[in-house]
Amino acid sequence: MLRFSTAGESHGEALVALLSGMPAGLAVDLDFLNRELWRRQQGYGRGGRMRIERDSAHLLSGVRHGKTIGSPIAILLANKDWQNWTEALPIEEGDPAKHKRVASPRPGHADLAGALKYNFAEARYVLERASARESAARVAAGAIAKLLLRELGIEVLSHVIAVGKVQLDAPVAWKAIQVLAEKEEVLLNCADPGTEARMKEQVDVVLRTGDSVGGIFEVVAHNVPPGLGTYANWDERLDAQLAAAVMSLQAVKAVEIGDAVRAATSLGSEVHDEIGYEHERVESFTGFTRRSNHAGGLEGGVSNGQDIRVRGYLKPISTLRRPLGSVDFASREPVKAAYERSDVCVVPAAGVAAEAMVTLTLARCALEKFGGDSMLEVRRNFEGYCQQLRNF
Ligand code: EPS
Repeated sequence: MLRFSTAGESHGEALVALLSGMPAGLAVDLDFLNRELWRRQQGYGRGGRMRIERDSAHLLSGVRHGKTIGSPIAILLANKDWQNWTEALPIEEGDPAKHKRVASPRPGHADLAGALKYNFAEARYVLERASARESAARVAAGAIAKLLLRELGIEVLSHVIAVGKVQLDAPVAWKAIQVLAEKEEVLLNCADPGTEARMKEQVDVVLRTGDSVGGIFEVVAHNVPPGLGTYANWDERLDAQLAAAVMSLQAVKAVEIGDAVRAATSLGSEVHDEIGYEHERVESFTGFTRRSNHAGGLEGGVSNGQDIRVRGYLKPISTLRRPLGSVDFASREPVKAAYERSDVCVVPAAGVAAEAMVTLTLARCALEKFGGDSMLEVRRNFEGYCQQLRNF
């Protein structure tokens, strides 16, 4: 079974990702991993940290001579900022006078709930692990999973649908999302330049006013065969697994599959994707066609062969330069919430992290269905299933 976990604190020495269950014989392209890490660091509205870090993956195990060997893969991402925190966050006891307290919890952040839970007198350790910096390690693991899915012809990318109140309403074609992913300069990763310019204006407003802004991203998984996930058991439904995976990302507070939000207030005749059949359809898994994809590629918790579309709704960043009201942890007196260098908008970056989560989820399901210890076995099982679909 494909499993992954991460370790590391935002200003600690490094982040670590551990990925196990990858079949042997998958070529690992380090440039691709680093490009994915770079993509996560982009976007208008990132903070000063992104000028310090240039994330790159250091593979420690599980890959030899350029290919996976079936053993657990450990990836290390050094935090360049660590050199500024060695005295503030030492592993050993260190000098308490040099520690940097987070003296008053930020509304919306994990600070208060985390301090109460772990019995910390202030929120430094909470911030360090709750921080979205951790998502860099997920992107590194997700990049390897992307390489696996690519071997099966499946691609996963994201684009931004909304920043604050500026929303793109027109559907975005797969080709346009591919073009976005190739860009060397990322503004807000929106497929429509006019909308993107207005999104930038939203970010400029919050930069000026010391506020922050959230938004909506959409992850699209292209060329997914029908039959991943199952309705047979509640916890094996692919839509449920994808929702949990994307919801687990920092600041994501809602997940939507396809056009589910609009569908909830529409009529059945307006939202269900009518089924057709083309006998000579060669570029697809089957001859079955749809007039639309409001379902986001999932029916009954099973992939149906259409693009899988998962949207994440991000709350605005909870660290504000003009902080909201809070209480001092020590005195319990009313004060302004703590401020620490932060981003003001991370919707494009969150989209890239969500690509990793969707990819890892699809890769796990794909390996459950087509799994094997080597890529040879996986490809053979996959091809056999594709043939079965063609014969259906
Ligand atoms: C970061 C995400 C944000 C940044 C962080 C790097 O973390 P948080 O979720 O805590 O707001 O602010 O950078 C810093 C902590 C910093 O020192 O600037 C990321 O995605 O890499």
